[in-house]
Amino acid sequence: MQIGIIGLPNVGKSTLFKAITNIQVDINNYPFCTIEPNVGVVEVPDERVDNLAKIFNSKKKLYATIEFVDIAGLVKGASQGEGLGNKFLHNVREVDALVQVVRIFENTNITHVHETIDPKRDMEIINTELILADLETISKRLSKLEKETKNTTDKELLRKKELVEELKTILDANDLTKVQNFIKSLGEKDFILIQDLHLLSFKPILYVFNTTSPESIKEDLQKFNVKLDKNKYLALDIKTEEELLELDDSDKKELGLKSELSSLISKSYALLNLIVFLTTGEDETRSWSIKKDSTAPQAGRAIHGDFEEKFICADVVTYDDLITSGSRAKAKEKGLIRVEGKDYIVQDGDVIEFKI
Ligand SMILES: Nc1nc2c(ncn2[C@@H]2O[C@H](COP(=O)(O)OP(=O)(O)OP(=O)(O)O)[C@@H](O)[C@H]2O)c(=O)[nH]1
Ligand SMILES: [Mg+2]
Repeated sequence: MQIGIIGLPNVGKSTLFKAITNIQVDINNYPFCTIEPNVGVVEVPDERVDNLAKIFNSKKKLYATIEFVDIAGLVKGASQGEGLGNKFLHNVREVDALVQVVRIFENTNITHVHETIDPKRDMEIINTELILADLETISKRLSKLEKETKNTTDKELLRKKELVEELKTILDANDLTKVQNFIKSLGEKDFILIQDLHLLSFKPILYVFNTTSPESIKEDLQKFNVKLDKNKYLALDIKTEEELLELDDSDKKELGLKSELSSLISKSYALLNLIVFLTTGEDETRSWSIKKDSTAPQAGRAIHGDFEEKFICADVVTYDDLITSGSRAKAKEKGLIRVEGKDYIVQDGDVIEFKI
């Protein structure tokens, strides 16, 4: 799973990347400091792994990971090749979801490419570029589809054309929420028909407002007339998050500072529709991230490519049941370990033993 960090130049994307990954990158007070994307893998902290490892005396603890990509700044006209235009859009196309950094912090020493603080305008600039790039993709596809459907009775192809036309109308309205609602409303068959367009506006977006006072984000959003569901955004003091990297736990305690980055990870999980299952034993305890609503064989694929095919059944116990029982044997005695077949939908926190 890859999450791309996007936004206007000089808003704090690389600073956020550094704070999350602890990887040293170029951070400078000038636009387009980042050109080549920075990529970093982050372990997703999960105390369930720590607790299970204790009970099972595991030699190793391994956590599910998530990849962050720090992408170059995007400016108005990127879809027409302005700034780092096409290169930028190519990098965006490769990731599964987006974190859009939006500047709220005021500081006359830090250049803002549009001079004033206006998160609503900045979000619109970015989202419009994503939509314009998609419209270009769509119009190319549409002219191809028009040729292909001239003398055809192929129902799938005709339906595809219909869907692409509908998408074009929605994209023309320049409203990302409408596009995302449209995608959500599609049945699986229809979705498969348009999936190969790889549209940028299909990607879920989490907005990260970079502010010196995260506690007053609600008032700020109201002031700037930004309307967003609360699960779609997060307020972070990115510069402070970066500075926290330098401090050890006791310093942080003394100064009364606490990192809020874990909520970035958990909101990203929700955004990507991911859940975690666990495996545990003497060798290792490990968390694995999978798409919500995965069946047991699909979940097995996270562990090994051929687990799906060779799946026989799975012994499943919930994390809570296993912890309160204290051991697998006790859980078994109490009848808390279930044998599940290939149609079982894995739940967050399931501890699984695959039989292949
Ligand atoms: N005061 C303040 N400065 C910040 C904050 N976040 C970032 N900066 C500063 O803003 C400048 C730009 O930060 P970067 O993280 O390089 O920004 P970027 O979005 O990666 O910029 P590009 O790579 O050029 O697109 C640096 O001088 C940072 O130190 C913040 O929360 N508050
Ligand atoms: Mg940067």
